[in-house]
Amino acid sequence: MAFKNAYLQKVYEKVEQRNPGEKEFLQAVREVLESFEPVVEKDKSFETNGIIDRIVEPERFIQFRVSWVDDNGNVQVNRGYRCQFNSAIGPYKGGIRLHPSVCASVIKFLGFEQIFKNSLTGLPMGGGKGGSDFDPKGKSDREIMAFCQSFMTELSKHIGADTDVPAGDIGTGAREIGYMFGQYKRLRGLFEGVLTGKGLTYGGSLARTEATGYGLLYITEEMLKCHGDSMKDKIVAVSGAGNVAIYAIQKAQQLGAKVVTCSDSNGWVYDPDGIDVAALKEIKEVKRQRLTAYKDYRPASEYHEGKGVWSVKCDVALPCATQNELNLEDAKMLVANGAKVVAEGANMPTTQEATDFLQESGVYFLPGKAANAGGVATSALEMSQNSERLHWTFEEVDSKLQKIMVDLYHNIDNAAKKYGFEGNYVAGANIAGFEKVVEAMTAQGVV
Ligand code: NDP
Ligand code: 2IT
Repeated sequence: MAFKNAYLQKVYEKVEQRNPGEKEFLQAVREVLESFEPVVEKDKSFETNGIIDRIVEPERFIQFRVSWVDDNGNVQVNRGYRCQFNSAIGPYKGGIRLHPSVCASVIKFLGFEQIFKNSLTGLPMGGGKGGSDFDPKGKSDREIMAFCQSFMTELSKHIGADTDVPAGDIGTGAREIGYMFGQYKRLRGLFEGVLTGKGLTYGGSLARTEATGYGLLYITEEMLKCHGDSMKDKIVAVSGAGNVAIYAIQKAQQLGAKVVTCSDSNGWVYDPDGIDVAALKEIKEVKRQRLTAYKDYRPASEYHEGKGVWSVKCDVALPCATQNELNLEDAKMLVANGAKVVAEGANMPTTQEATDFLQESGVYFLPGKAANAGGVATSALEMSQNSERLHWTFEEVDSKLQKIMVDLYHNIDNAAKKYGFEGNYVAGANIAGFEKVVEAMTAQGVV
């Protein structure tokens, strides 16, 4: 579908030409530019200042070879990336994804989303993302360390506490961040807040581990409150069983909801009595097992191979695994089963058609760039603690996170109302995130 605004159409066509076949990146750009129609229509300076032309082009895109030796003595070669997308409002900030599906398109889509997400937190961070097609699954600790050290050997030339601060994402948790931090320190001789999600003994922040999942529930609770409802007694379906999913499940339960599903890339669990978070943590965080192990802890639960979380009857759906995991067919099942809320813990987990269908069906839909912003917001709090060389309590960080998510909800709700998109939090998030970046880009001239 063509854009109504000729300038947006022209920019989008150029993005298509320059990034052929990069479907995730094009999907993310299209969704954001659609929200800008009324904004750009009102103000010609976006075109005269080339704001949209510039915001869709990464400031820098680095691709590099990552060679390492496996436990059998064989040389392995992976491809590493860092996309430094936009630094208008602060140093580049965003995670590192380690997954075989990682390619230029995935890294660019994530970096692009990160610009608006980081702006929405209200904290000074530009947008970036990195990663590799390395698959951490089934690798020994020594192999993980060898990969991380090789990856950081190149990446260390491009990052720093005041230039670009990576963090975790799919396949990158505390273990990987530790190995990367050690290698950065060795190469650069700097003990600084160059990565977030660090261990608590070397500059990590309390509550960063929990932050994305907790933040997802804080914003969902606030949205429900504003519609005269709450999470209490809701039946919740969660996908994923990683960092975001685990702490989303935990906070949902603390708010009085019952979470009945979780999943990994092989299959999914249905536990009618509510997911046992302690068991899930032991399986995933300690033993690094598959979800098939869950039945050993909860014999009354069901394990199914393949995909199926969205077929379960629920009030609230929280996709927390990966992009495009909730499609139109899934959205139809959710609506038929009476779901009222979809809030994205993952980045772009809902396809465009599914999002449209959910919104048309009156489901409250919170997009990832708003709903999962608690993770990066708490990373910014980790950066602050590193800069002042202090360590805040869990309660201090958690209460700041809660306030950030509540403010964020009102910010996107107001932006949607201001441009005639009432209740459309996708448009609200894109516009609210964009406003601050545009002001900064305009003030800094054509760079
Ligand atoms: P983890 O690696 O901890 O967990 C990812 C989970 O999703 C695992 O259960 C994994 O299963 C599943 N998964 C990943 N890829 C696929 C796939 N292609 N198909 C099916 N299942 C898949 O990652 P996180 O929890 O950190 O990240 C989850 C999502 O949240 C991502 O979209 C990420 O970008 C986003 N996010 C993360 C933040 C953070 O702070 N960590 C912050 C904001 C967003 P398996 O183990 O089988 O691969
Ligand atoms: O997608 C994301 O926001 C993250 N993976 C977290 C990024 C960060 O810098 O904490």
